[in-house]
Amino acid sequence: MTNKKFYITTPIYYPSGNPHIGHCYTTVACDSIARYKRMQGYSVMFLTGTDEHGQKIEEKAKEQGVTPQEYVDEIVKNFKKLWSYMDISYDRYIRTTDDYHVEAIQKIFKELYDRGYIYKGEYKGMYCTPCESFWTSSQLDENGCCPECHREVKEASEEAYFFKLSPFADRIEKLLTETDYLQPKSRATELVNNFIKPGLEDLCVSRTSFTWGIPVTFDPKHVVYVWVDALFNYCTALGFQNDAHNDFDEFWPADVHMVAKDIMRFHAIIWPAMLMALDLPLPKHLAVHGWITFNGQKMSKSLGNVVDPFILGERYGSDAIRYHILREMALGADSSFSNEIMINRINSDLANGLGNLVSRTVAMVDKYFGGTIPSERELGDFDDELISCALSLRDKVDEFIDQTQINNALAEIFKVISRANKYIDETEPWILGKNETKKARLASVLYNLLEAIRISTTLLSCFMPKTMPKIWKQIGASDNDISYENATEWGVLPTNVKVCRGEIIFPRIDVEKEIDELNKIIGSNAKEEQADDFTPAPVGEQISIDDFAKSDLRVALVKSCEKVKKSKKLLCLQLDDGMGGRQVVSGIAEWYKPEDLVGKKVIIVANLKPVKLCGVESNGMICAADTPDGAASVIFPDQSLPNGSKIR
Ligand code: ME8
Repeated sequence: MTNKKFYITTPIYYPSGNPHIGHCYTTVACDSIARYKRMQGYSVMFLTGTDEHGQKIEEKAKEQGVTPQEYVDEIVKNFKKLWSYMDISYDRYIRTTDDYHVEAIQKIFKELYDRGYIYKGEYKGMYCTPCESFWTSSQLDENGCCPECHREVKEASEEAYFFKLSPFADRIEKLLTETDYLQPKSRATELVNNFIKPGLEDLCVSRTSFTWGIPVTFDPKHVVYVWVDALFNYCTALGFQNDAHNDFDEFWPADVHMVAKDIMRFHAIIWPAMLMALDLPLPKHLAVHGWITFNGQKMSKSLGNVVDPFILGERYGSDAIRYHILREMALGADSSFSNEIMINRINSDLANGLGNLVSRTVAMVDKYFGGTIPSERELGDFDDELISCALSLRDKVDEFIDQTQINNALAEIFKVISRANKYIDETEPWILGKNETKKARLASVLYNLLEAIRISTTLLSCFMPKTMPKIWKQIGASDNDISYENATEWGVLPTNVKVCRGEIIFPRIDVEKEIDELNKIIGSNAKEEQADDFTPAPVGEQISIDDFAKSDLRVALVKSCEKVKKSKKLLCLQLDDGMGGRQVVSGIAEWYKPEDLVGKKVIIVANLKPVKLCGVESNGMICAADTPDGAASVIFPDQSLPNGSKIR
């Protein structure tokens, strides 16, 4: 038994809808790293789970006429089903409704209170009576009204518990600037400038406006703020403050927390502060990745732009989906999902690259040697280059895995696969095969190819666990041949290795036909959804088509964009509206950086009366949707629409 430990976690997902490709990315990425570490001989703890409390869940359950527990139980089944389908090898699954977690959170909250880091105070904010919600001034809409229903809000206060963040500001700033806790580093600077430098405000950590949460034991009308409940999952799942598990001393602190950029602030500021308050060691690394986007927007259930991993998996296999999302996402950047890019990648890398290498090699061993390579060998040109390329692969992959740069690790593996395909073209085995005196050389060439396949697929198996064993069977590799140690050895397959021709591992896909098929599936799903729900919900005062026609909605291109000075909320955009251009000020600075918008088409209300916002003239409004978490999501129309196109 090894004494090397490795603890990796995904966020615990919010089961307010079924999981999608976005959730798959973090889970598949952590799974691949966990598998790699196990292969390296580490004793691994890989944790995932669901974050099941909060007002949204309470509301969703009410809408469906079930209890919150019944609601989450159903969705959690779908998460677990997807993880099994995607071959996610988690060691533990935590649900924040698990009894042990609930009790542990109650103890932790009390401990923070006893230590003086949690205190009772008053939550002051802008209150919307119809929505029964508090908003901070930065969350209000452009007119200073409720961002949900756009009605007036009034100042109000309610009793609440707060967590003191300021005592930890200096230590957190050092953590972010002087250590490599957060990767990529550029994000750390962003957090320090936006949140730490302006001064950390104490965090409100209890709620009284709903009940679906963990009650505060010493003041039960309060429930614990869902982020305190959620973040401590990383510790309670190991047995911290509970007896259900017993691995805390062994695995804490975590080696890697992986999350997307939207929840980085919680993991880089609030989480370390709470751990510091309890004198617990901090996790070693926080790897922050971008979003999988669809048509320029974050893919999420609430935006209705979700790509169903089950549908894709059934068509191309779960390994192809795993490969595609891992290969596309570069740490730190967003990755735009498109069926076309995915199918082209499957064709180029998996069908033409890897699949072709395996089938050509195995077919030639069959054709020229009846399936078994003879032991007589002759070395030749290009061998050294192929061998050194394959033998140096493992070190490169190790390094990229340690930096959570999975796309680069995969790129290295595929360089070896390309090198091996090139070796076939260089050595021309079909010519060697015609000449009896070249049989020893041919045997060497084919053996070298099998070895290059063995090494690259050994490392690849952590990313594509389902398919690699099929390849090992075809190249005649036994379980003993496949190991991390053997990935830096040449000549591991037996000299007289026997291959076994099998199915095509990754069949080539007809791109056009397939895109048509997918569009049909997406279309019929959309129709089914409509058919299920043909009675529109009442949405406020009804207007006639003539009333609507008074609004002049147009497509416009964002030519440039900058923050409005003295405002945290406003961006000033210069637009090409096809009508000579205009300037619009929009209250979306909290959710978009200027560079996120430049070059994008947006929809504007073109005939609004001009107003001045923070002293800057605005000639119109950018259309955006409210997301359930109170953010604004700009509507991006098709980029090919001409500027000035009218929306009807
Ligand atoms: O935030 N692209 O849960 P959540 C890439 N419960 N990753 C995505 C994604 C996308 N389009 N959409 C989701 C929560 N993710 C909290 C977390 S942890 C103590 C509590 C992934 O269900 C990504 O990893 O909204 C993101 O961080 C996570 O899902 C958040 O999922």
